[in-house]
Amino acid sequence: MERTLVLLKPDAVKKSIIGKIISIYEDNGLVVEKLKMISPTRKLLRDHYEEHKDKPFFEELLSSLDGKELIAMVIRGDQAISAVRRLNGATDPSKAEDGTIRKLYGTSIRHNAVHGSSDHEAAEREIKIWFAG
Ligand code: IDP
Ligand code: MG
Repeated sequence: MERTLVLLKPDAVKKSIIGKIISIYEDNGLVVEKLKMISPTRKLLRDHYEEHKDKPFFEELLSSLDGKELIAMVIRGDQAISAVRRLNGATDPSKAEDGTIRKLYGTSIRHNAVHGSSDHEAAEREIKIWFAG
């Protein structure tokens, strides 16, 4: 049993498709263990996306999420980390496989609907960041 951190990003919240996305995870055997709506601070987002701090898109990435309502979830299941990444699809929706969440609901690399932790270490770190205490 594995846990992973999933975000339904502000573009998904705005489109009122959070139920549809959660259903995709649930229909694939994954379980929502924790869920909250939150408007993250820039500080939280800096911690979450620390690995990208030197990338040219970093500040733009933070600005697209900063202070906007999104859904944070802990999702649990057999190989949940890779299962979520597979269901999410490629980072760029135009390159994502048919049937994936990003292909269905993403509109650009910045507005790609969802986040899923990349590996076990990231999952533990991100769950602590979003669900501290
Ligand atoms: P991932 O979300 O598929 O793990 P990462 O490479 O970790 O993809 O990038 C984190 C997030 O940063 C992506 O989901 C996307 O929203 C954004 N991003 C990645 N690459 C670019 C880019 O080249 N331009 C703008 N935003 C990007
Ligand atoms: Mg990533």
